Amino acid sequence: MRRCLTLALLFCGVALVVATVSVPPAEAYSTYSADKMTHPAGSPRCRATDEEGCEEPYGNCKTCHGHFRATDETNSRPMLRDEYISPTDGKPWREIYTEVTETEPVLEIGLHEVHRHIMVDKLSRSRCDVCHLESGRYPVILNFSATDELEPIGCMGCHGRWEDQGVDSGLGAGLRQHHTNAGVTECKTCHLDADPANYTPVGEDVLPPNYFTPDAEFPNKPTDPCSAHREEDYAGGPKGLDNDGDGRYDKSDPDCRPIGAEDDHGRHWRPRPRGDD
Ligand code: HEC
Ligand code: HEC
Ligand code: HEC
Ligand code: HEC
Ligand SMILES: [Ca+2]
Ligand SMILES: [Ca+2]
Ligand SMILES: [Ca+2]
Repeated sequence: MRRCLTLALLFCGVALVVATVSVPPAEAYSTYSADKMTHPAGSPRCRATDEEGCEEPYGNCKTCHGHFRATDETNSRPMLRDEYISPTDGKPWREIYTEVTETEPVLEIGLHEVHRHIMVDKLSRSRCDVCHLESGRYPVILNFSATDELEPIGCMGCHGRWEDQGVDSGLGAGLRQHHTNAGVTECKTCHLDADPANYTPVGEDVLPPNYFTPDAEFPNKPTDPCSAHREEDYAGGPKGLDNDGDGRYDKSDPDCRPIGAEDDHGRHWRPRPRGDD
């Protein structure tokens, strides 16, 4: 009975978080998902062979971006069948790619595969350590990892900038303001630097820590946030990241055009001062 009640509360709590995203959940957001719940044997989320039931992560980034490991309906695990559709452009993440060490092209589907098989590829013994800890594959901490080839700061190696530390802890002000400017209000309930009124992130053109070149270990990682030639674009629509969170991407962001530079139509182009629209 007690167990049933706990489960009911858990599901109710999750539903509540989904329904009212502006109310901060009790957990901190330092990990991709907040925790795992156990589904009983026979649950449609588990495989028929999962006699003990199965565990599924929930909360934090997972609430909106889904299972990081999800592929498509052919996955043997029912919980990993919800294909990732990007909320930025409505496009699925499925790309045909040949790894440096292979000859046959492979179809890579979803956030996990495109990140770990295309951006950081098999050449390196340290590829999994880019995001994971030495102690195991769970949890994944957003700004801490085991790699000794790149900065050991997990996701923030590409989704953050050192220069944005200060007003708040962490490197992810641009990522957070991208959410805020897109109408996701919950980041700013905990992070001061998620609110454009409190802080202006450094420009689109400032390199995230992992974008240095050359890098023999990870030759296919992103190298340029202005992404004029797909240096930051691997999947979904033809854009990379909005690194500073102002809603303008890559070379369409004024930060990526030197003053007086010619634009695509041969006109002289002048960036507006930041934050005037
Ligand atoms: C409440 C839902 C929600 C949560 C929670 C959430 N996101 Fe997002 N995320 C979105 C939406 C919506 C977009 C697309 C916004 C747009 O471009 O219109 C997005 C976009 C992104 C992008 C793309 C940014 C770009 O430059 O295009 C990344 C990366 C991302 N989220 C990572 C995360 C991480 C990491 C977390 C957890 C710390 C997280 N998100 C939590 C809703 C969410
Ligand atoms: C770009 C970052 C990144 C890379 C690189 C990466 N992973 Fe992951 N991995 C994640 C995230 C995020 C999760 C989901 C964690 C969560 O749900 O909270 C995950 C989950 C997992 C899980 C499930 C853990 C659990 O108990 O739920 C396994 C297993 C795993 N990864 C294996 C690997 C292996 C093996 C490699 C290297 C070949 C790798 N990962 C590379 C980000 C990454
Ligand atoms: C090696 C660099 C790198 C690392 C490390 C990395 N990312 Fe990414 N990530 C990218 C790039 C580049 C894109 C955009 C690719 C594109 O649009 O084609 C991206 C896109 C994403 C998106 C999809 C946004 C959308 O448009 O829908 C999410 C979510 C995301 N990353 C989460 C994470 C999380 C969580 C981690 C850490 C576990 C992580 N990333 C680590 C480089 C990285
Ligand atoms: C319930 C409070 C809470 C909410 C809501 C929240 N976070 Fe966090 N977040 C934390 C805490 C606590 C940490 C860990 C402390 C730290 O490293 O700054 C953290 C850490 C992070 C980090 C790693 C630190 C870094 O380097 O920047 C990222 C990235 C992040 N959060 C992004 C987001 C995004 C994006 C959202 C909105 C979708 C969000 N958070 C919403 C509490 C929260
Ligand atoms: Ca893209
Ligand atoms: Ca931008
Ligand atoms: Ca960019």
